[in-house]
Amino acid sequence: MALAVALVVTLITLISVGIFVAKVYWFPVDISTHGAAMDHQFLLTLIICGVIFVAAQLGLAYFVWRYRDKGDGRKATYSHGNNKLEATWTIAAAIVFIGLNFLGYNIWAKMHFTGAAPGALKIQVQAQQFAFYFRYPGPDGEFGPTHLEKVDDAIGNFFGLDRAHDQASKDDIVTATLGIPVNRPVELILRSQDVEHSFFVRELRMQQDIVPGMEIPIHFTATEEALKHNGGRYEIVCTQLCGLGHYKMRAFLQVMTEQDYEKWLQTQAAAQ
Ligand SMILES: [Cu+2]
Repeated sequence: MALAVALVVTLITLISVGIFVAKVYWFPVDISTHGAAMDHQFLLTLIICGVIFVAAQLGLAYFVWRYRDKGDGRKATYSHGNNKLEATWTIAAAIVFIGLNFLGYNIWAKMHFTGAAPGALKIQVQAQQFAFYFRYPGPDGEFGPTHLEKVDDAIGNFFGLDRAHDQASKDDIVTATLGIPVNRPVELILRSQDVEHSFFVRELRMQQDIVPGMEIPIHFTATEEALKHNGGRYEIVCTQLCGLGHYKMRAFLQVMTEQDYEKWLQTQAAAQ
């Protein structure tokens, strides 16, 4: 019996490792300039935890077998703990996890504490139950003011713009797809019309909660890699349970060449 348990534990361990090594459930393609550092950090964490996992599981299997009941009538002995050992592995675990945290913090801080590059393309993202809308400032480079009482989904005024009176709003472009040019820094300004949502694009390695009452900036640059897959089209999903329609709350990110982007933006502008 002990041997069977030891074998099952070993088997589960080897299969688990195999799934990771063979990359059965692995990341989608990375299309952002910051993605490589993030994937590297993830891999480092995975390898360190993986080695500990394998050592612990194989140790468990070994002890199950080694200290099995051999039927020779020997009494079991019990340990009442060993303070030195306890302290050792608690400190070791603390060093590993705090160390990983510091390394990861660097990458996170680069994205969140450092502002977008000057001249980054600014786009507002509005999340609402259950859709995303995007606003481009137009040729004047300025977002017109929003008026809560003018918000009307029925006529497509998701942001509450007053194009008749606000000069800066006249050329604003509101879209249902997030179109961006490749290789150009993009700054998104996230806002919510109602409850908490989240902006998540797996391929950008980017996820940020959107909180009502706040304007949260995030920034990234899509790389050439983005154009090679799926026609440059990637899913944007909401990852905060935001209501009954949460499951279908999504939009698409369309990465284009600079030329295609300009054309696309003109088409969008004409449709306002
Ligand atoms: Cu949502």
